[in-house]
Amino acid sequence: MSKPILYGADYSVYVRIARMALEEKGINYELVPLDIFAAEGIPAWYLEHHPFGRIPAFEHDGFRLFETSAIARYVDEAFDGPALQPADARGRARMSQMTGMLDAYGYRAMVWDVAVERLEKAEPDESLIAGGLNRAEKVLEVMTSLKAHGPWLLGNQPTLADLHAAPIIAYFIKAAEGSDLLARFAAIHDWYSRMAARASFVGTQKTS
Ligand SMILES: N[C@@H](CCC(=O)N[C@@H](CS)C(=O)NCC(=O)O)C(=O)O
Repeated sequence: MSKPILYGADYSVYVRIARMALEEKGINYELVPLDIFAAEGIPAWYLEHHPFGRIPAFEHDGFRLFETSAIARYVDEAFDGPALQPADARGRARMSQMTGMLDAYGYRAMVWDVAVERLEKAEPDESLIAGGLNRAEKVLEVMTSLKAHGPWLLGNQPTLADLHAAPIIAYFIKAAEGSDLLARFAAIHDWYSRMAARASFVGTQKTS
Protein backbone atom coordinates (compact mmCIF):
# COMPACT_ATOMS: atom_id res chain seq x y z
CA MET A 1 0.00 0.00 0.00
CA SER A 2 1.24 3.48 -0.75
CA LYS A 3 2.11 6.23 1.67
CA PRO A 4 -0.95 8.21 2.79
CA ILE A 5 -1.09 11.88 1.80
CA LEU A 6 -2.42 14.68 3.96
CA TYR A 7 -3.08 18.06 2.36
CA GLY A 8 -2.78 21.02 4.67
CA ALA A 9 -0.65 23.49 6.57
CA ASP A 10 1.15 23.23 9.88
CA TYR A 11 -0.68 26.25 11.34
CA SER A 12 -4.03 24.45 11.13
CA VAL A 13 -5.62 22.96 14.23
CA TYR A 14 -7.50 20.34 12.22
CA VAL A 15 -4.47 19.36 10.16
CA ARG A 16 -2.60 18.88 13.43
CA ILE A 17 -5.32 16.58 14.78
CA ALA A 18 -5.01 14.35 11.71
CA ARG A 19 -1.22 14.47 11.85
CA MET A 20 -1.23 13.49 15.52
CA ALA A 21 -3.34 10.43 14.68
CA LEU A 22 -0.86 9.47 11.94
CA GLU A 23 2.08 10.02 14.31
CA GLU A 24 0.49 8.06 17.15
CA LYS A 25 0.05 5.12 14.77
CA GLY A 26 3.66 5.44 13.59
CA ILE A 27 2.61 5.92 9.95
CA ASN A 28 4.96 7.30 7.34
CA TYR A 29 2.88 9.93 5.51
CA GLU A 30 3.40 12.87 3.21
CA LEU A 31 2.19 16.35 4.15
CA VAL A 32 1.42 18.21 0.92
CA PRO A 33 1.46 21.94 1.69
CA LEU A 34 -1.87 23.66 1.11
CA ASP A 35 -2.23 27.21 2.41
CA ILE A 36 -5.93 27.85 2.62
CA PHE A 37 -5.38 31.55 3.35
CA ALA A 38 -2.93 32.20 0.49
CA ALA A 39 -3.44 35.55 -1.25
CA GLU A 40 -3.95 33.80 -4.58
CA GLY A 41 -6.82 31.73 -3.10
CA ILE A 42 -7.49 28.00 -2.99
CA PRO A 43 -6.15 26.14 -6.05
CA ALA A 44 -8.97 24.75 -8.22
CA TRP A 45 -7.52 21.20 -8.11
CA TYR A 46 -7.85 21.17 -4.32
CA LEU A 47 -11.64 21.54 -4.47
CA GLU A 48 -11.71 18.02 -5.92
CA HIS A 49 -10.21 16.86 -2.63
CA HIS A 50 -12.28 19.11 -0.37
CA PRO A 51 -15.42 20.61 -1.93
CA PHE A 52 -15.72 23.11 0.93
CA GLY A 53 -12.14 24.30 0.53
CA ARG A 54 -10.95 23.54 4.05
CA ILE A 55 -7.94 21.66 5.35
CA PRO A 56 -7.09 18.85 5.85
CA ALA A 57 -7.90 16.44 3.06
CA PHE A 58 -6.54 12.92 2.96
CA GLU A 59 -5.75 10.30 0.34
CA HIS A 60 -4.63 6.69 0.60
CA ASP A 61 -4.29 4.42 -2.42
CA GLY A 62 -6.89 6.48 -4.30
CA PHE A 63 -9.30 6.59 -1.34
CA ARG A 64 -10.07 10.23 -0.60
CA LEU A 65 -11.51 11.67 2.59
CA PHE A 66 -12.21 15.02 4.14
CA GLU A 67 -13.51 15.84 7.66
CA THR A 68 -10.91 15.35 10.31
CA SER A 69 -12.87 12.93 12.50
CA ALA A 70 -13.41 10.62 9.52
CA ILE A 71 -9.72 10.83 8.60
CA ALA A 72 -8.58 10.12 12.15
CA ARG A 73 -10.93 7.15 12.46
CA TYR A 74 -9.77 5.69 9.15
CA VAL A 75 -6.14 6.14 10.18
CA ASP A 76 -6.82 4.28 13.39
CA GLU A 77 -8.74 1.42 11.79
CA ALA A 78 -6.83 0.90 8.53
CA PHE A 79 -3.32 0.77 9.94
CA ASP A 80 -1.37 -1.20 12.52
CA GLY A 81 -0.28 0.47 15.71
CA PRO A 82 -1.86 1.24 19.07
CA ALA A 83 -5.67 1.42 19.08
CA LEU A 84 -6.87 5.01 19.35
CA GLN A 85 -10.51 4.18 20.04
CA PRO A 86 -12.01 2.50 23.11
CA ALA A 87 -13.01 -1.12 22.72
CA ASP A 88 -16.47 -0.65 24.21
CA ALA A 89 -19.55 1.03 22.76
CA ARG A 90 -19.90 3.55 25.59
CA GLY A 91 -16.27 4.55 25.37
CA ARG A 92 -16.57 5.14 21.62
CA ALA A 93 -19.78 7.08 22.13
CA ARG A 94 -18.09 9.26 24.75
CA MET A 95 -15.21 9.82 22.34
CA SER A 96 -17.58 10.96 19.56
CA GLN A 97 -19.42 13.14 22.04
CA MET A 98 -16.17 14.88 23.04
CA THR A 99 -14.96 15.43 19.48
CA GLY A 100 -18.41 16.56 18.31
CA MET A 101 -18.68 18.97 21.23
CA LEU A 102 -15.27 20.44 20.49
CA ASP A 103 -16.17 20.91 16.82
CA ALA A 104 -19.58 22.43 17.53
CA TYR A 105 -18.90 24.59 20.58
CA GLY A 106 -15.14 24.74 21.21
CA TYR A 107 -13.21 25.38 18.02
CA ARG A 108 -14.74 28.69 16.89
CA ALA A 109 -14.95 30.13 20.41
CA MET A 110 -11.46 29.12 21.50
CA VAL A 111 -9.45 29.45 18.31
CA TRP A 112 -11.13 32.24 16.36
CA ASP A 113 -13.09 34.34 18.84
CA VAL A 114 -10.38 34.35 21.53
CA ALA A 115 -6.93 33.43 20.18
CA VAL A 116 -7.02 34.74 16.60
CA GLU A 117 -8.97 37.83 17.65
CA ARG A 118 -6.57 38.66 20.49
CA LEU A 119 -3.30 37.79 18.77
CA GLU A 120 -3.79 38.58 15.12
CA LYS A 121 -6.13 41.57 14.93
CA ALA A 122 -4.79 45.11 15.08
CA GLU A 123 -7.95 46.19 16.89
CA PRO A 124 -9.43 43.15 18.62
CA ASP A 125 -13.19 43.07 19.11
CA GLU A 126 -13.44 42.81 22.90
CA SER A 127 -17.08 41.71 22.86
CA LEU A 128 -16.21 38.82 20.52
CA ILE A 129 -13.39 37.78 22.86
CA ALA A 130 -15.65 38.02 25.94
CA GLY A 131 -18.32 35.90 24.23
CA GLY A 132 -15.68 33.37 23.14
CA LEU A 133 -14.33 33.11 26.68
CA ASN A 134 -17.85 32.47 28.00
CA ARG A 135 -18.40 29.66 25.54
CA ALA A 136 -14.87 28.30 26.17
CA GLU A 137 -15.56 28.22 29.92
CA LYS A 138 -18.65 26.12 29.32
CA VAL A 139 -16.67 23.73 27.09
CA LEU A 140 -13.98 23.34 29.78
CA GLU A 141 -16.65 22.73 32.42
CA VAL A 142 -18.24 20.01 30.31
CA MET A 143 -14.86 18.46 29.45
CA THR A 144 -14.16 18.30 33.19
CA SER A 145 -17.47 16.61 33.89
CA LEU A 146 -17.06 14.11 31.04
CA LYS A 147 -13.41 13.29 31.73
CA ALA A 148 -12.88 9.74 32.99
CA HIS A 149 -10.50 8.82 35.82
CA GLY A 150 -6.96 8.28 34.57
CA PRO A 151 -4.37 10.26 32.66
CA TRP A 152 -6.33 10.69 29.42
CA LEU A 153 -9.76 12.07 28.62
CA LEU A 154 -11.34 8.62 28.43
CA GLY A 155 -9.21 6.90 31.05
CA ASN A 156 -6.02 4.91 30.76
CA GLN A 157 -5.63 4.87 26.97
CA PRO A 158 -5.10 7.95 24.77
CA THR A 159 -7.84 8.12 22.14
CA LEU A 160 -8.95 10.28 19.24
CA ALA A 161 -10.70 12.51 21.80
CA ASP A 162 -7.31 13.51 23.27
CA LEU A 163 -5.85 14.10 19.81
CA HIS A 164 -8.85 16.26 18.86
CA ALA A 165 -8.81 18.37 21.99
CA ALA A 166 -5.10 19.07 22.44
CA PRO A 167 -4.49 21.16 19.27
CA ILE A 168 -7.61 23.26 19.97
CA ILE A 169 -6.50 23.94 23.55
CA ALA A 170 -2.93 24.61 22.37
CA TYR A 171 -4.17 27.39 20.10
CA PHE A 172 -6.53 28.76 22.77
CA ILE A 173 -3.81 29.16 25.40
CA LYS A 174 -1.60 31.19 23.09
CA ALA A 175 -3.82 34.03 24.29
CA ALA A 176 -3.22 35.01 27.93
CA GLU A 177 -6.95 34.90 28.66
CA GLY A 178 -7.08 31.33 27.33
CA SER A 179 -4.14 30.26 29.46
CA ASP A 180 -5.66 31.91 32.56
CA LEU A 181 -8.99 30.20 31.96
CA LEU A 182 -7.43 26.75 31.45
CA ALA A 183 -5.53 27.15 34.76
CA ARG A 184 -8.91 27.28 36.55
CA PHE A 185 -9.75 23.74 35.34
CA ALA A 186 -7.13 21.65 37.12
CA ALA A 187 -8.06 18.25 35.65
CA ILE A 188 -8.00 19.56 32.08
CA HIS A 189 -4.91 21.65 32.74
CA ASP A 190 -3.03 18.58 34.03
CA TRP A 191 -4.30 16.44 31.17
CA TYR A 192 -3.10 19.09 28.70
CA SER A 193 0.40 19.06 30.28
CA ARG A 194 0.54 15.31 29.66
CA MET A 195 -0.61 15.74 26.07
CA ALA A 196 1.94 18.50 25.46
CA ALA A 197 4.73 16.07 26.32
CA ARG A 198 3.65 13.42 23.82
CA ALA A 199 5.89 12.91 20.80
CA SER A 200 2.91 13.29 18.44
CA PHE A 201 2.21 16.74 19.89
CA VAL A 202 5.83 17.90 20.00
CA GLY A 203 6.49 16.61 16.47
CA THR A 204 3.54 18.52 14.99
CA GLN A 205 4.32 21.99 16.36
CA LYS A 206 4.28 24.76 13.80
CA THR A 207 7.84 25.18 12.59
CA SER A 208 7.94 28.77 11.31
N1 LIG B 1 -15.04 20.26 9.67
C1 LIG B 1 -13.70 20.39 9.14
C2 LIG B 1 -13.09 21.69 9.65
C3 LIG B 1 -11.77 21.98 9.01
C4 LIG B 1 -11.39 23.45 9.18
O1 LIG B 1 -12.22 24.30 9.53
N2 LIG B 1 -10.13 23.76 8.88
C5 LIG B 1 -9.68 25.12 8.93
C6 LIG B 1 -8.22 25.21 9.32
S1 LIG B 1 -7.97 24.71 11.01
C7 LIG B 1 -9.84 25.75 7.56
O2 LIG B 1 -9.60 25.10 6.57
N3 LIG B 1 -10.24 27.01 7.52
C8 LIG B 1 -10.38 27.72 6.31
C9 LIG B 1 -11.61 28.59 6.28
O3 LIG B 1 -12.28 28.69 7.32
O4 LIG B 1 -11.89 29.15 5.22
C10 LIG B 1 -12.85 19.17 9.55
O5 LIG B 1 -13.22 18.49 10.53
O6 LIG B 1 -11.85 18.86 8.90
